[in-house]
Amino acid sequence: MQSDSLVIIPTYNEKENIEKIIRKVFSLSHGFEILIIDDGSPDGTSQIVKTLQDEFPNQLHLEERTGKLGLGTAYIHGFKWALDRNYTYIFEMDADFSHNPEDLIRLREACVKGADVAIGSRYVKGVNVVNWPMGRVLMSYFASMYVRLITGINIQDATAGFKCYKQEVLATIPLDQIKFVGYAFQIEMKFTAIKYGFNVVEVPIIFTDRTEGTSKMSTSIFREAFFGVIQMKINSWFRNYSRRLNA
Ligand SMILES: Nc1nc2c(ncn2[C@@H]2O[C@H](COP(=O)(O)OP(=O)(O)OP(=O)(O)O)[C@@H](O)[C@H]2O)c(=O)[nH]1
Ligand SMILES: [Mg+2]
Repeated sequence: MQSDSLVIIPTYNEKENIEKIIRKVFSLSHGFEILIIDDGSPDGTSQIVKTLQDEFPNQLHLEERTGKLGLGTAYIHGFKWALDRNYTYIFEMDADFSHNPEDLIRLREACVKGADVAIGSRYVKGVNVVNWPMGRVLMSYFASMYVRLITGINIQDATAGFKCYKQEVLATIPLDQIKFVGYAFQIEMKFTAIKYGFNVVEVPIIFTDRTEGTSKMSTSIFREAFFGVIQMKINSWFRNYSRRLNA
């Protein structure tokens, strides 16, 4: 029987992490399924996934795209895939163990108990980040403050990318209108969900910097987020957020 919960993991060159993270998710007390969206990783990440598919048939899914098309479009692709197959709880998670797979259970619980979107948040109780250089912590923390200031949304961790969405949220948001690809994508999804009147809650988590593999953070991603939030706010004045199901 198909699970009610699908964990979407976008990957680009994650050969050091991919097998471990898949096994960890499948060892949890709830039966999650996984969808890997791999952007043609030159390091052969998708080959590792294909080998594991023999061991986990019907639980481990793989979508391969031909080039590095960005995190945002990878998730949009995954959301559509999940909606087509009617999963109730749809998760975003990184492959690099920055997000502790055990927290999937708590994010799901929050949605079972009434949240429409549950965000794994670093900043609900102080700053819960392990191993990040101080500069990066400050940048992320102030980025969240900046987002609150410009957009008016009351979310402590605006760039967080560890989340559980109820199906209805993703069926309501016009996914083809989501424009951003990096951190701005995470901000835009939260902002849009709140605009549609969904109940977005923050669940405290501890975030740990990757110990293996390489970072894909870049200045263009930063720039997109900085100017993107202003653009997003202005665009929102001209948009209608009444709910019409698109699915
Ligand atoms: N499919 C796909 N996955 C991506 C792309 N860029 C990043 N990812 C994946 O998205 C997740 C988050 O990317 P990270 O490189 O960890 O970004 P980050 O967390 O900002 O930076 P570090 O943790 O410092 O490396 C990881 O699982 C990456 O493999 C992309 O263009 N396409
Ligand atoms: Mg990371």
